[in-house]
Amino acid sequence: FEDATAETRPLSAVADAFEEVSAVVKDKGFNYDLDLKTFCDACSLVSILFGCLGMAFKFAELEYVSKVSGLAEASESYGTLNNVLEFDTQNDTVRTPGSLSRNLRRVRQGLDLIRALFENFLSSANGCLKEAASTAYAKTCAPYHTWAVRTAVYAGMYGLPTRDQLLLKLNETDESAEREMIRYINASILVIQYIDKLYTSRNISLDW
Ligand code: 1PZ
Repeated sequence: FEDATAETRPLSAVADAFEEVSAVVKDKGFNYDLDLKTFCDACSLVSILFGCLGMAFKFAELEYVSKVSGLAEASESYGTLNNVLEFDTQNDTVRTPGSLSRNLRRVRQGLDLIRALFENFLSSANGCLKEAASTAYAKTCAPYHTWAVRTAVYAGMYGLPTRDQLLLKLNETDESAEREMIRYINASILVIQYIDKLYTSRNISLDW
């Protein structure tokens, strides 16, 4: 699996990308100014996974991709994640719909959703994907979504592939998927903590 690419083994490519970002955080510490472009590149790899979920989550993919590309486009002028928060804090636009700091918060919630999904997936050896996904969504994103969005997401869960179909689409076995998911889980935890600290260090609550 040394020469895994995003096309052949998307899960491995995502894990690689987040390990790289988390290594920087681990190495340079939580006060380091993380590069926005590097972060966005890792986040955009996630959208390959959407391709495995079927049409039901097309709207989620568009939502996620547009927020990541908005951040990526801004990366040239902002440079770092910290500068995004700095700008919106000064303009009182952190929570304003469409602002970069708000979109970063949503992308972070998406990363957390995947992390929770992988954890559920691994802790229920032959459990069903729909249950793993529903529980993960309920915990990480549902509290911040409108009723209409939540209803659409839970309805979409019925169209998810089965566990085995997903492994097949991801080009993984049970064992290889476990290895990659654990890598993503561990790496994303650090990245998520880093993002949260951008807000909490400015006394911005995380209840939205
Ligand atoms: C096998 C894996 C199955 C997992 C399925 C999980 C599907 C989650 C669907 C989430 C749908 C979100 C739809 C739109 C939400 C918007 O209302 C919010 C708020 O936007 P704002 O008002 O702040 O502008 N948008 C978001 O939360 C951003 C989208 C996050 C979705 C990331 C999902 C990542 C899952 C990837 C799975 C491969």
